Amino acid sequence: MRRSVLSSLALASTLMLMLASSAFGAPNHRTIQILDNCDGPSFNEALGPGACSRPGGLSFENLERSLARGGAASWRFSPSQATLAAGGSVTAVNRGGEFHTFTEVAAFGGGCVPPINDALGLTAVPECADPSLFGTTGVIPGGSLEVGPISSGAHRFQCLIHPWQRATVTGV
Ligand SMILES: [Cu+2]
Repeated sequence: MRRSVLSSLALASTLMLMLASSAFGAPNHRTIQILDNCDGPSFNEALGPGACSRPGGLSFENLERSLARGGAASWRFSPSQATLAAGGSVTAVNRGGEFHTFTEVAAFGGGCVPPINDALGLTAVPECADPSLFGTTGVIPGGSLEVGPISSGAHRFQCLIHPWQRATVTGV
């Protein structure tokens, strides 16, 4: 009897180990940085005070020019691909100088700012119909947003203002 209890315990331990490693060691948590390179003086002049908290960087005029080639690469989510154990969570940290959103979308597309979409040649994602997403998925400079639990499969996140800021998070 004792042996059977012990072997049951051993079996239970083995099963728990197998469950714990079922995601092949994928982490339970990932951090994704939201980055930009906005130039405070020119952005605040064009968009209003507080638009950009960085002292210098890419001028507003040069960001506008970059839209014709898909947007400035320094506006990005990093990493843009992340894998984690299903049920885990992601923290998006805004290390840029502008307000961004880290919004899950069914499919990547344009954001919710028509002039930016026009310059990029993109159509707004359907998620723009819900303006509350700017509050619930928006991240101020220096702020962060916790997202989860992440179910298995691919989840697409993009900024609703700068739609070339994108990341795919995959739960495994
Ligand atoms: Cu953004």
